[in-house]
Amino acid sequence: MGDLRVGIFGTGFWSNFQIPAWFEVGGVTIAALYNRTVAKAERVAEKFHLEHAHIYGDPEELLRKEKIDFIDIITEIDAHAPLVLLAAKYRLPVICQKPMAPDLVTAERMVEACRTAGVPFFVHENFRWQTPIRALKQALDEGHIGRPFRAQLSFLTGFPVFDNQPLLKTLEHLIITDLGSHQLDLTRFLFGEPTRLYCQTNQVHPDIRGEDAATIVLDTAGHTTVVIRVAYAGNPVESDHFPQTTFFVEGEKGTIELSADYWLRITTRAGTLSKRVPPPHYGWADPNYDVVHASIVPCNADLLKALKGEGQAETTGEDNLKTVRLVFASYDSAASGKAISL
Ligand code: 89Y
Repeated sequence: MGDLRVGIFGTGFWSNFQIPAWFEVGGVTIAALYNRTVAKAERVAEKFHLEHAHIYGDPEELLRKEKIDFIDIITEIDAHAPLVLLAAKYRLPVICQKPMAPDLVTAERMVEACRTAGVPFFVHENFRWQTPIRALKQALDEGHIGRPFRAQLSFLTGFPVFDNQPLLKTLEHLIITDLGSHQLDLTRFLFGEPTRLYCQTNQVHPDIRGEDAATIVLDTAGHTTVVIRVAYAGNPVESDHFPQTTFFVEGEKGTIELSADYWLRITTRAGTLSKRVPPPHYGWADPNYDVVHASIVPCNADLLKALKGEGQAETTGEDNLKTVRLVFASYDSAASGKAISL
């Protein structure tokens, strides 16, 4: 099979990493680019030497004129739904960045539109593809610590997140959609489907619209109690390990810790086994985001496998809808002050 031809929709911050990650995976030709501000798309095309790619300021014009095999949506969140619905209309397989949508009804509509049109729909949810997360999953599956009964996931940072992603400041729902969606997906990936959750949020920055800290407590089908703590509060943290999610998992026979600088420690009565599980570094990645940017490569490879009909992808739209439900159940819990059965 020759290269699949992709239309890139959106050439903002994230496209600077998504595009070279496609080159890393291989088997894909960037055939066309759409961006509302055409000059921005032209700059990205020049940066990545995409001389043969046509550039559009109107997504439908691109779809009418170009012969492409799939669409990769890398826009801000509000543009996700209209573009996914357009993909369904043109019967083109589509990948959409997380978070899928600004609300649950919209996410359900996107999944339903693709299902009805028979169009493969995938969500680019990359945290579960991080090297340290795969190592943690393997350690859990190997059974060193027996059944995990409690896990803490933390992403607490003073990193100036809004400098690179200023649009985040304008979101009504901020940290649980932008970041918590990752930790909720990791909860499902590592500990199974949640059955109940309780959430509290805080707004610390005075100049933003949504919440910038959240605490979510979940119970899973396997009876693991999971505590998620996320913050973009901007507080200085002595050993800031942005953008790593750290873990402390307690099992019936021991504990597993995934801590700063990618240290994985498995402790049982026999002692502690420590190893570093760092991500690969790519020249195109921003070193401040290494572990996240590196994870785009295996995530895209998994999606490409499914696009080529060579297997199932992990993060289909249908699968990610389960994560989106957890995101909005968290907001419902925070608003009502009540735990929610799922
Ligand atoms: O937007 C966030 C994400 O999805 O991964 C890292 C990030 O860019 C900042 O926390």
